[in-house]
Amino acid sequence: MPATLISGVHIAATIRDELRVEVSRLKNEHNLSPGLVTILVGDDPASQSYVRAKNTTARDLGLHSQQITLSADTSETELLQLVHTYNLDPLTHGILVQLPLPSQINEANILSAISPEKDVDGFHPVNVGRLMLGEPCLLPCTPQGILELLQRTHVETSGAEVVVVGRSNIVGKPIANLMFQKRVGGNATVTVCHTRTRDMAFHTKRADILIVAAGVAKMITADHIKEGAVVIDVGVNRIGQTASGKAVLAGDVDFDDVVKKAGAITPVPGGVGPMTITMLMKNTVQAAKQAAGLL
Ligand code: L34
Repeated sequence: MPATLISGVHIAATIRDELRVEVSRLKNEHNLSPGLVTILVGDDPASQSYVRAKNTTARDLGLHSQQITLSADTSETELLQLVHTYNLDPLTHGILVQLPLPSQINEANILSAISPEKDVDGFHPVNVGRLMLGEPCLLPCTPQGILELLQRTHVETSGAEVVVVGRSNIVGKPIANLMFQKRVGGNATVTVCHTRTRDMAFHTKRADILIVAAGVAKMITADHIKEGAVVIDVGVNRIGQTASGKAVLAGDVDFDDVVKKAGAITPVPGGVGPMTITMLMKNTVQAAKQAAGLL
């Protein structure tokens, strides 16, 4: 029997409906409009499309949303100055600087400059530390989206063997940490694989839940998984173009092969990606409520 499809599009739509209600309640009862500023440096087409989607979604939910686009030769000082301006702006509750940044800008310096209260990406060292300690904080969007996908499809994580492929700051490290913590949606036994892992399939075949965030198109095949496993594909790889110039996307999982053996699987596109964007909205609402003393 082929795997159940875990639709990020549908689950994200449900969460956005919940958020829309919350946003209108905040407006009516507290005259509070959550405000998001996204900053894009340069003209990478993939980043442009993600940031555009973030702004469109924010407006659709009734948030205040502003997109700032800077040229690729922007200096670190200029970007720091801009971040500082929005740190001080009371109408801005969330600041997002889209990654990757051009090479003349030190990413860590920028992420550390964003006020932790406005760090809706959850990338500031204070939020990373709080996450690791299991303290309340703004959670990074992609890992939070994965937790929501698992929870809302009723996947049992407690005691489960979870294997994460990839060790990035954005996905691998935080999702591994969240999944072994003593918390709802956690309590799993977690293995992290990476480029130096000796025998990848040995580990991935043991997974009840396999989370792949390696950035290598179609690297996980049916031979890598256990029958019935839940497979979460975080990869968004551009593997070509259609005749009309549209990007052709592939996940890190060879979907057509793995779908025959998995118990449940997220597609690409339409899986984790829409969840990432929706969790940014959730974080912006949370940051606004925190700033207004409502949490
Ligand atoms: N600061 N930088 C910061 N925060 C983030 O959370 C991100 N990320 C990653 C890259 N840089 C970032 C994103 O927003 C990746 N990412 C992201 C977000 C959304 C989607 C993909 C990556 C997405 O919506 N993907 C669609 C397909 C979109 C398309 O056609 O290109 C999907 O259905 O998977």
